[in-house]
Amino acid sequence: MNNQKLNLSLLASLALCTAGAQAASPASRTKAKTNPAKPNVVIILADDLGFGDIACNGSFNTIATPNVDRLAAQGVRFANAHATAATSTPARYSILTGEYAWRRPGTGIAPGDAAMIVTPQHQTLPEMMQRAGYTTAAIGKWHLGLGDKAGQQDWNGVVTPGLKDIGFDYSYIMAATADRVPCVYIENGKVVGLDLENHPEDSIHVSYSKPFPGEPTGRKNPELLKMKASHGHDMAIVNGIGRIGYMTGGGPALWVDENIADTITNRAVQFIEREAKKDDPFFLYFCTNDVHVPRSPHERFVGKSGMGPRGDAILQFDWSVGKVLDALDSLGIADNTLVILSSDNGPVVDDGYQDRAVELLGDHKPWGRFRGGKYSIFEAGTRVPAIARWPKHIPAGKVSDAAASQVDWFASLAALVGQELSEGEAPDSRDHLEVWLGKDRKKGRAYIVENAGTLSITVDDWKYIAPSNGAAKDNNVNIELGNSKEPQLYNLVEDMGERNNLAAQYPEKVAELAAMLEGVRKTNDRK
Ligand code: NG6
Ligand code: CA
Repeated sequence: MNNQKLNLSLLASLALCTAGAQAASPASRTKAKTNPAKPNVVIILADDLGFGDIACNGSFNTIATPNVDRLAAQGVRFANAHATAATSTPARYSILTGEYAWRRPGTGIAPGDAAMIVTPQHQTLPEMMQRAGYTTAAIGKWHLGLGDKAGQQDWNGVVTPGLKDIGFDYSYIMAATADRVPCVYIENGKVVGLDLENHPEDSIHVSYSKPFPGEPTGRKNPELLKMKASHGHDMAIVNGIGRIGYMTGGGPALWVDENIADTITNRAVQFIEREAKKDDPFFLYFCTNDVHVPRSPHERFVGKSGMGPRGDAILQFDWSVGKVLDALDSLGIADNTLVILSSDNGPVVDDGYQDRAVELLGDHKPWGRFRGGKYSIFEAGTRVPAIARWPKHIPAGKVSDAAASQVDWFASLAALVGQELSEGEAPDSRDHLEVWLGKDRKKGRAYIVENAGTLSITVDDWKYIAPSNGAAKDNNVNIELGNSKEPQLYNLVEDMGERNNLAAQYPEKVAELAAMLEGVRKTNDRK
């Protein structure tokens, strides 16, 4: 750059600074002053990892997760932290929008060709971080839809609108889940590894309604499968595994399940390395594929847990965590990085593939001491592992009993980075930075709302589950869903396993909590 250009750009940026200072209200300027630190923020979100799936939550005898345990030893480990829903799409929706997904239709488990569920009209967590000067990235499992019309995405061109339109400067994602087509990585809106000029036959087509003529399916061609389904997962076959949905093409762009953890973890590390060289802080939303089905860990983990692919996938998840932590250490930025680790929902053992997870589980309890699991309104559905580490700012090696919810990440991170939230932005999210920084380790938010078809609300010791007509149990996955036509009331302190329904004994408590839940339903939390 010549001198004149340099001067001009200096002038331009000075002008911008002045404009910014004039625009900022006195209140927000004070706020920025009291919050001068803008640490990097890394969210590591596991998939279907249960409360009891990490050693430091009491499972030392059955699973080894040394990297997760290291994070916990250096930070605060939450005993009462919740995803907002017991499945992926709604839980992730709440994280990125600060709104309960049950307020919005169409936020259930998304197919791989869903249109964007977090849309450019939303005010998102990464946009808020961008406002604060952060460079943002989403890497790994997405599962919140792409494009503006379901089933109309151009997988062979640029899938748009996409993550850059909702606040992510960089993205390297799997569109939905590993068990849903399309089975390809998408980097900044483009499928990675397609060479259509030389190989037009690889062009990708996806359908969630009908098979493509001539393509084998799990249903018709079980002889082609290396892992058989236990329920569902009998449509397209990719890498010897039956999926949900049909697809053709892809060629070398199709992922190899055994390499997914390596691929996305390397991308996460590369992003950190790239950003560590720059002045601006970064925000990384790193969503692992582990331990979702199909569980096909890399061969270096195969057989290592003694629990089959599910346990091996937990070891692989722990490896990914270690890689990210090592990168922060070796770049010398660990002290200036807030790492939050959690899971999108509770655990499931058989989620649709014959991977011997049930037979080999032994004494391991993915749900810890809680009842239910993924899909369930009982505690194990949403009470998830959660750890936060920020050396010198978060006390090391502490356990928090505070009531904590992922819906609060938005407003709490806004407080951390000195951003005011506008009216209507992140409507259900509250600033509980004290909780997430491990300073308030007792009380936490006033109540927790869980969502698994029906809703529950927990205040102090008491949990109320609203009556519903849903099934009491999902026999395919062997999980008690917690639905009942009768109201349910549990004392979680005396009865963590939700065995004694005390609703008949304490009708006033039931009425009080039902009214409170109704109040939350009617109006958002910040009103
Ligand atoms: C279910 C799938 C299950 C899993 C889940 C979504 C079948 C039979 N079951 O419909 O395997 O993919 O959806 O999981 O297809 S989540 O963690 O992404 O919400
Ligand atoms: Ca999940």
